[in-house]
Amino acid sequence: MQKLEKKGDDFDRTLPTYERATLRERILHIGFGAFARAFLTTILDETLDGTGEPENRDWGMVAVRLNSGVEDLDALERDDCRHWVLAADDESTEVRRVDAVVATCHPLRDGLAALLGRFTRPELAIVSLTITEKGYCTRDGRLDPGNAGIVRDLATPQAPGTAIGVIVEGLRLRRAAGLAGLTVLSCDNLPENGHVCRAAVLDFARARDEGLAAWIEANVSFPCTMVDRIVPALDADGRDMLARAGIAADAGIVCEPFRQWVVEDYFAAGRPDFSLAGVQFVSDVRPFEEMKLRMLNGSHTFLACLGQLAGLSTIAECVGDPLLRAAARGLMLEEQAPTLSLPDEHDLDAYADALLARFSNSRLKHRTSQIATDTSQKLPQRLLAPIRRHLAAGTPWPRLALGVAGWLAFCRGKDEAGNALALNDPLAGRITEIVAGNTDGPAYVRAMLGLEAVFPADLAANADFVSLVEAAYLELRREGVRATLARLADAPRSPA
Ligand code: CS2
Repeated sequence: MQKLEKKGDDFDRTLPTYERATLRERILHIGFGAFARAFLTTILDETLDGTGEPENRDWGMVAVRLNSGVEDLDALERDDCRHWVLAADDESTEVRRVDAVVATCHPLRDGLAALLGRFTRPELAIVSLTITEKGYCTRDGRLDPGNAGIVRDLATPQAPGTAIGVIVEGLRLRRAAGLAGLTVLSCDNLPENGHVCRAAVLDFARARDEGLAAWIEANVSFPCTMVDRIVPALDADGRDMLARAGIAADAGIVCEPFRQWVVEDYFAAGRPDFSLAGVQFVSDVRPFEEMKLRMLNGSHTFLACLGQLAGLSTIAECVGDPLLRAAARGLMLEEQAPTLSLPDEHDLDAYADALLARFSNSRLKHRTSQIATDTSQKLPQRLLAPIRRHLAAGTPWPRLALGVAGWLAFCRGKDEAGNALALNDPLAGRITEIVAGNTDGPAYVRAMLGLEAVFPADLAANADFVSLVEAAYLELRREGVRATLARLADAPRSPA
């Protein structure tokens, strides 16, 4: 690794120093968007820089997109697949050039065979994924047979469009070529992401061919991972920062300096020594992932929905508001932390304070509208799983109820000043029907709680759940975000 002189704005530029010519296509990354650029490739790059072992020096990555994003991959190719990662907070700016990507592939540009053919290369060892929650096409942890993409892919399995269909067809070709298995590495914000991915892949494979499913079961590993780095979608502010650093907008991404990757160490065909880049290997990722999904992502969803209603456009603005900040801290420590199963020495107060400091980062414009996208896919693990714990224990959960109420109010498509809010969600069609068919009030809440893909039947039938969410919703609509938060802040702590 080589540090260069400070240039222009006050920052260090780091260039990797490993030999690029030794890289081969050992990792195929599906879903090469902003997060993958700033997270996975940076970690891989630092690993390659840190490794002294020649046999560890060939871990190159192929960047794959399946749907949109041809232009992004074209831009990457123009720069010889190199890109820049600018990590900034209120104290520091660091810029790193990342060289670990060796090729790009998009089925719409290169043809499906160019993608599937890569599964039959013996050196391929890891297929990593950042395809977002909805990319797994699951429901209750199993493949959703009613998902439109899955229905299509099962009808034409050799011409798949979903990531799950691509993986299964790729593995079928790999098996037919007499090659060994590999690792499918989920890097999405789902509880037990490896297990969910495995279930989706195996369900899909079984629907095609039992023998293929058995081969996958025996030869392919699906470690669970917890990934963490805040990487907003690149917008005009981000482009400006890149420009001030002398980087072309399509050659870089902006993110926070912090990052954490906790990974279960089950790699069927080997892996780079990621610990050189600070990655933690564990035998069970669940405690870490619950902590992150509930305390970080749960607060994100809470702030995003309430912030959207209150007219706040970024997370930094939200935590700049004393009421929202106090509510987020209360949510983390009083309602999420007690539902976690971490070893006692884990200091969750310090974790919560560190999260609030990260959320306050004014250099990132992390949009509440971006985080509110696809909330139907996020609510179960971020807010509903901890609510179930409270229902079982009889402990209070007023902020979690307000978070759910906030989403229900957000879905009605208007903020408190009457401005339109965009609903980007795979369930948008159904939600819009419910909004149109129910006047605002208890009937609307009950109809939304009937969305079984979000609220499983047992939860929707739980009288405490329904009445507390309904009460939170009615107060939120009557009083507005700030008055509701103020009352919460004043309320004495009481048992349920
Ligand atoms: C966010 C996450 O968009 C969202 O839903 O909560 O992308 C979050 O920024 C990352 O998980 C941070 O690691």
